[in-house]
Amino acid sequence: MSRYLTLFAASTSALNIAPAVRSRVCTPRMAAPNDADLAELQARFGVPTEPTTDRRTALGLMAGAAGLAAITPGAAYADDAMFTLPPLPYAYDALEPHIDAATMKFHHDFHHQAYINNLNKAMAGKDAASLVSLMPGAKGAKLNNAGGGHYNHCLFWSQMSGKGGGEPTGALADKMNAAFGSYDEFKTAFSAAAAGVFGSGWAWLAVAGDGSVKIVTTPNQDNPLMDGATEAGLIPIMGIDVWEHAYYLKYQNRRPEYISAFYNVIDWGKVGEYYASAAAGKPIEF
Ligand code: MN3
Repeated sequence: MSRYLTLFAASTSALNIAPAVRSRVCTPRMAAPNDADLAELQARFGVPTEPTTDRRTALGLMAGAAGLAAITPGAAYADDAMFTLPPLPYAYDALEPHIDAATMKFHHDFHHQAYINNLNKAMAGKDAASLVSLMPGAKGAKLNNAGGGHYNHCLFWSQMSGKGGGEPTGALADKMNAAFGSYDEFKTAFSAAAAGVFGSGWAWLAVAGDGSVKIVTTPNQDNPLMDGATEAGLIPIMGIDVWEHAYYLKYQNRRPEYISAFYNVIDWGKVGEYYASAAAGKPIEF
């Protein structure tokens, strides 16, 4: 384990602070990470490469790891950037013990921000567009990693809650039971799909044009809204990120344990809202 990962692991207690009350004063007292260290983090966790901004974000993380202060996501970018990082809708430690605070901070503040940086770079000088409107043509426009990375993580954070778990209800439950037999059978099928994603990617619960639901997987940051990513016409309403950066700090290579824990934080009320939108043919907007 590199010294930075050790610091992240040791810094969990420093992260038990709601984002709204974090200090904006940042006075790093540690040596700045050198390029080789950042390259190691990027190689290990698959952060899209953008040296200047990634380095700046990483410096903020290093300060946070030392228990001093946290970065202000997006602060390093021009005010006219097309896309910005939405704050987590809960504290970093809200999903403990299932998803740990250090992973949430690293994943949200560093990885998600990096996708947004890359997307803003790709969209510089182009007409403003909503995130969801970029999805169908994302693969053709080579925006599937940056744009998909932004969309997928927005969905991911929003569908989880510290008060999650339980089972779906209402129309969503009816459609899931019709497709899979029972909630337990859904979990078995979804877990197998998520565990079976080779390398980095996602497993999704998606809604078809007739309102039925199905499980699909995509590589990297593709998602079912993208032409050519899955069968046509699917709208994702819930997904699990199975990139190593989503679970490695707590679970190392034990992806199945992370997948099992994930069910404890799914906000089925929110996914039910997403089902209603998707069943009406409307993808979720962020
Ligand atoms: Mn991720």
